[in-house]
Amino acid sequence: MKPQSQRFVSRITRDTLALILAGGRGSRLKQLTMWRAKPAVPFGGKFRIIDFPLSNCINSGIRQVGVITQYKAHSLIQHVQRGWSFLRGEFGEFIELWPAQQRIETSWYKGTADAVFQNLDIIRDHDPSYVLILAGDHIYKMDYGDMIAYHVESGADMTVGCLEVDLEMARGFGVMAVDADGRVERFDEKPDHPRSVPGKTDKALASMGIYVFNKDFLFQQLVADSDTPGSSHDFGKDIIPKVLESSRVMAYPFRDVQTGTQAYWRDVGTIDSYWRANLELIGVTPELNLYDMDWPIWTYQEQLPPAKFVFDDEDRRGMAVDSMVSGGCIISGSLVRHSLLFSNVTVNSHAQVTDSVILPDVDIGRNCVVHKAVIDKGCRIPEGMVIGRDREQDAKRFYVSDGGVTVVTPDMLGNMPHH
Ligand code: ADQ
Ligand code: ADP
Repeated sequence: MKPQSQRFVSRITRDTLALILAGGRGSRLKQLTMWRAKPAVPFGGKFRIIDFPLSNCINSGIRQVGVITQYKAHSLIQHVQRGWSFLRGEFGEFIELWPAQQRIETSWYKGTADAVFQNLDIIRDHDPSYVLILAGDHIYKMDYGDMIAYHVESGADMTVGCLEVDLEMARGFGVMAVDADGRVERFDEKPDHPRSVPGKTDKALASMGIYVFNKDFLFQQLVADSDTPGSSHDFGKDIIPKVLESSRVMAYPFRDVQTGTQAYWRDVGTIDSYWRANLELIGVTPELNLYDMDWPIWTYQEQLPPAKFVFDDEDRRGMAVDSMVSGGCIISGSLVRHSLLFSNVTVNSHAQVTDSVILPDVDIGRNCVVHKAVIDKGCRIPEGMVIGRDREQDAKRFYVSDGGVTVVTPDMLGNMPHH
């Protein structure tokens, strides 16, 4: 990149306010989102999902960030307050929580567009040239500077981040058709019959649900939408299809900067995709490299002692193979194989943990078997319990996904909630 263009990108990222939408209900993660918002769901051993868009902002040089929260926000708010309050107000930098507070309307945020509309006066006060709207529930590493530069250079009113997805998955996304210049010609939110990309019958061009707006254009559209009867006040359903004809909406293809090919991006929307995306990280060269210090993922972390692997009182070895084990874990006389252990997990004597994702603060009792499972934060698995070997038995007590992953939460074990 030329020196001038670098200066140009840093100027526009400094003039950008990012809003992370973190208030949706998100119910497909079942019991994992019973008590917490999806952006607060733990991911990758020591992170929560929202750490990815937040880290992308910081790494892209965007230092004005509002996190819009609503449902079940307690652990999300706690995490953002504890881990993300390091920016300096005196430089005009901040990461702030913007909860629904009925400042303009007497209702909660009705849809994604309404969530931004209800904060228009705060945005006006900051007076950015560009507003970057992000979802709080996707896992990816992305330099937003490149997308905003594309937006500015192409003279767009609005730019939608997009990528190609398999056609059979496309019904869950906003699906677009673009002209030769990348201008969006059609946008169908979650269509029953998604259109394919020309020349690729098995792919569709999907919206990532992330948008760059020129500030004034955003204001006009949101004010108009707020008065539109019948609108669900959603960017994908209402705003984008409506503005296509009269304005310039561009599609920005998200690609890997180094290879130019499609980049890693996951909407870990279901238990099966959540389980798979976590276990993928254990592989030798996973698509999502968490060890890449060029694009670090920041998070709140407790000060914890190193993971410990010990012989138990009967001289059985405690070990983990083909696994990732976080700080504060103790594996004593037990075997962990092809699993991801978050912080502070104890696996007691003679237990076996395989193909599983174990969230923080879990205790797995002596002689337990845990296979192909997601164990939620704070579970105490009693001695001898067998999980993941008999689907029918599991379904009586726990949740079993379509793909056969058993989910266990403290509620299901009768454990007390922790505050
Ligand atoms: P969905 O992911 O289905 O589709 P939605 O459920 O509206 O869209 O969630 C988008 C983001 O906004 C999430 O991070 C959610 O937490 C948040 N959110 C939802 N309602 C909110 C509210 N009332 N207040 C605050 N935050 C809220 C969208 C687009 C599609 C696109 C996919 C990509 O509409 O076009 O393809 O994202 O995943
Ligand atoms: P996280 O696991 O994301 O850190 P917490 O365990 O702190 O989240 O749970 C989020 C919120 O939900 C907390 O306020 C917690 O007390 C509450 N909570 C969790 N489980 C229950 C439950 N079974 N009954 C009532 N409240 C609960």
